[in-house]
Amino acid sequence: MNHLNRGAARCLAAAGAVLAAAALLAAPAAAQAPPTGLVAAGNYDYDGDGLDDVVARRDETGALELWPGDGAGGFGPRAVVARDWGGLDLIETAGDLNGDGRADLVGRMAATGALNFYAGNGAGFDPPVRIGRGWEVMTAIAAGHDYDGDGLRDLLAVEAGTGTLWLYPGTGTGTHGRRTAIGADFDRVRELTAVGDMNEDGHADVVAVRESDECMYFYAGPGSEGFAPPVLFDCGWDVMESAAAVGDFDGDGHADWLGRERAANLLYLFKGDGLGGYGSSPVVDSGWNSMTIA
Ligand SMILES: [Ca+2]
Ligand SMILES: [Ca+2]
Ligand SMILES: [Ca+2]
Ligand SMILES: [Ca+2]
Repeated sequence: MNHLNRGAARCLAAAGAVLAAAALLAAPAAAQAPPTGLVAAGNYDYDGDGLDDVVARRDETGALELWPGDGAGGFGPRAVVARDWGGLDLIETAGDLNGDGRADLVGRMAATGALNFYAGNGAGFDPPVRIGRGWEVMTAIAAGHDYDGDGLRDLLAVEAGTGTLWLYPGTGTGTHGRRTAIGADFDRVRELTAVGDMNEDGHADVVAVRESDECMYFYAGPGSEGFAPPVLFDCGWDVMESAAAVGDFDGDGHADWLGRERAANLLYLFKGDGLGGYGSSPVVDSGWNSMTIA
């Protein structure tokens, strides 16, 4: 599994099955648990039509674009929803961080290291509200789901140098409470992505790519006191980047995510199977190399 292509999809599906088996062994009660709705409505729906969307910045212009999901794994016509976002070096989906039913974003200012909250308003985003300082030390930020189980969406971040994974508990207003350390050695991974509840056991999960083997690993929640030990589920990420959560993008009830193959300039949709893996990964678009995907 050295690179991701149509042939590799078979290997990846098999890896997903292995993960599914591992998940069942690790959590025997999962099969009885009802779907919990952690692929929460509104988490990725920026325009309010009930379908999950993608927000991305066009890097050469700084324009922020809404790519509305069509509910079946494709996009409707894109729209520019904001300009002058070129000063951010990190843009992340945040789910509905302030509890008004609309999906929000967080972003980091490259010049200052400030973390900003951008409340979604259906047509775009409200002016930024600074919710943190000193975030330039973070190599990754992931958000959009509830990781400590209090029902409020949280932020995760990896600190450079120490490799500490921090949980910033959301307050439900767009801000966060006092952080707690929930993991170590996360400086050895990239593409930390808050995909939601991939294995549908009621706890939000994350995935990340280990730099040592360029394989993606599944970290089962709950994250309140640290995630479960990582489980391998997908290799070949040496040619892949920009993993991004998109909720239930194809409308089958399971959390999905995107990934980009830089050399071919292709965007893939990884169609989650609800067991912690994915069934297929079709190409959904091309030409996204010049975009920063939230
Ligand atoms: Ca939508
Ligand atoms: Ca909101
Ligand atoms: Ca929470
Ligand atoms: Ca889970």
